[in-house]
Amino acid sequence: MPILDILRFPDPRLNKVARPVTVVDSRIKALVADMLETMYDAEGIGLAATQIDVHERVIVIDVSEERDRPLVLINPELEWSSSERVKGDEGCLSVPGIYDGVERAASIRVSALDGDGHTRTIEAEGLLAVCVQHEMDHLMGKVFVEYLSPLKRNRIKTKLLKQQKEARG
Ligand code: GNR
Ligand code: NI
Repeated sequence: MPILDILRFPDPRLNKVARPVTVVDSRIKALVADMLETMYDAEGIGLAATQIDVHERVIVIDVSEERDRPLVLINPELEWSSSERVKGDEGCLSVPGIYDGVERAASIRVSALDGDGHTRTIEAEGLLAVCVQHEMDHLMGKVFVEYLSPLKRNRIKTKLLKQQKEARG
């Protein structure tokens, strides 16, 4: 199964809003399998379909040490978030080499379909809570650097555009 290309900031396709999945069929299952393979290959803890230029509400996550606990969230809905916030450094496979502080809800409750199309609710805190919020932002067309100051964001944009230009030769 193919490893897919990951879009890089500031690609405008990262700002597209994903539409809900209507049915978890073989096409969506194949998409999930490809996304998991791509996430593990890239050594990320999460991947949103938006990042591989598929604009449907599909997320894969694995925050386990052993990389053996895949989590699939289709049509995720935020049911609840704590008023308590935590600030931590985030990175993104679409913004390689950049890490900066973002404030998020400390705990969340999210309902979603799993990889078999069954509804489930997860409660998360710590790194999982951060990752779910980061991935749900991707589905809304939002990249974490958009929480940073315009000055920082522009520096990142310039740096990544230069890297991408050099990589093309
Ligand atoms: O691999 C990733 N690490 C990470 C670290 C801190 C906060 C969020 C993340 S998600 C990121 C993978 C990614 O880009 N998902 O969209
Ligand atoms: Ni990301």
